[in-house]
Amino acid sequence: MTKLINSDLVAAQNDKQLQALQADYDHLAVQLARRGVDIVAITERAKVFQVAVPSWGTGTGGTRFARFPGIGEPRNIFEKLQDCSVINQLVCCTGSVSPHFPWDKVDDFSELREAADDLGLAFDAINSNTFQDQPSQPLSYKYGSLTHTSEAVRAQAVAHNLECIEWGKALGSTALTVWIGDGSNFAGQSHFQRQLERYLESARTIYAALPDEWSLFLEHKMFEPAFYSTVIQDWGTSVLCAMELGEKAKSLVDLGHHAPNVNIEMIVARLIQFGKLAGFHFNDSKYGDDDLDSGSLHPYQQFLIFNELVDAEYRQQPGFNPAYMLDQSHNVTDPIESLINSAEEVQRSYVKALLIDREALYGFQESNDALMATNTLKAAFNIDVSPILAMARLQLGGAIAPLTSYRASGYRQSVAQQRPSTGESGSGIV
Ligand code: LRH
Ligand code: MN
Repeated sequence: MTKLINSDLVAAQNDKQLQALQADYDHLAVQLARRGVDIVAITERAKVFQVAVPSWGTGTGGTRFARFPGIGEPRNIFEKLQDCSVINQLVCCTGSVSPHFPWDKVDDFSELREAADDLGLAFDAINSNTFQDQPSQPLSYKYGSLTHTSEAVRAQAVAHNLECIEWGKALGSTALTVWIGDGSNFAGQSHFQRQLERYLESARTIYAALPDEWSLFLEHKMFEPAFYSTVIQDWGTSVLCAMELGEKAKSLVDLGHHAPNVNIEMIVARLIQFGKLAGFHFNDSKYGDDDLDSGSLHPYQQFLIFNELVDAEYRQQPGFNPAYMLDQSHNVTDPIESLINSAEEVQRSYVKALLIDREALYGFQESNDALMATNTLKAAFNIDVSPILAMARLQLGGAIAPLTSYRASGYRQSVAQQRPSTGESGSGIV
């Protein structure tokens, strides 16, 4: 397996951190043992935790106003995979990449799969794209794609999704994520029921083309690019469609796709209860679909979401197998650094949720002891699990301090030599 960061450099960096880590880890072990928790068992759970990286997150993101590219921007999926492998080499919990088509389209998918294999990476859910018009595309998605009033445009959008399934099969993926921007900007512009009926007609054709072991992830979003109504606007519409389509169809929760203050952890609990939780696009936001770094603003909400996920694991909820993915846009940071940080923050939420005394919580819930119930969650959240995350990385051959090792490697500066900047700034999310 090719490692793009010099392993000796990582080992040297780890040597500087090892003594302090061991002291912190041993101290935490004593604290957890007092609560009847075995730190080694928790560390083993942390070591198998995985969150996929979005290929489109490795380039500098932008907004509709502007995009300010950094140095050494990846120019194609092969360079994006190189950057993803650097993230995984250091944090050891991002072993798969979620590609986006046609942004990541190649002529030879077996060559792409080999390149990923060589870097120790697999492919997670495939993302289709009928929210942009491609240069050679005969029909425009200006007024929608899978829900367009024109049967020809719908057929074009369905065909693209069927192509994505074929490309995904070649890459070893087993899921297709369908997010469409279809909606309206004016009251009266769309007939809501007929528009959703067109969506279901198109989605049934895509569903029918899924290989047996595949899943179809429906991603809801409150608004943007449509600003009056969005066809798959909320989890309710998404789960109704997933139930209508069949057992392979589930609802994917992108944290930024909800109105501020929506109780996302309860939406997650509902989707788990009805076996319709596809997984997540983790990110954070303050206003809209800001695609900010996961856990950067609302780490407690992310922890509460993982409380529901760990509870399902603990109760061995039938059919519980969510896909964890990041979906972020990095406008002012080095994307690799933000993805390293975010992968660790998502893993941190998971490990903190493992420390919740679930039986005590159930007792307080049954006895309506609200304060002790919420304090049981806070007690776990307030534990600094950094030594467990670092020990997990160390034991998996990664970096105790990933950002320190990454900066010490000079990787960004070295790829900047190989990847001449395009110089153009332009605008748009990617
Ligand atoms: C839509 C979305 C979707 C992706 C896109 C890049 O906002 O979250 O998941 O296709 O971002
Ligand atoms: Mn998303």
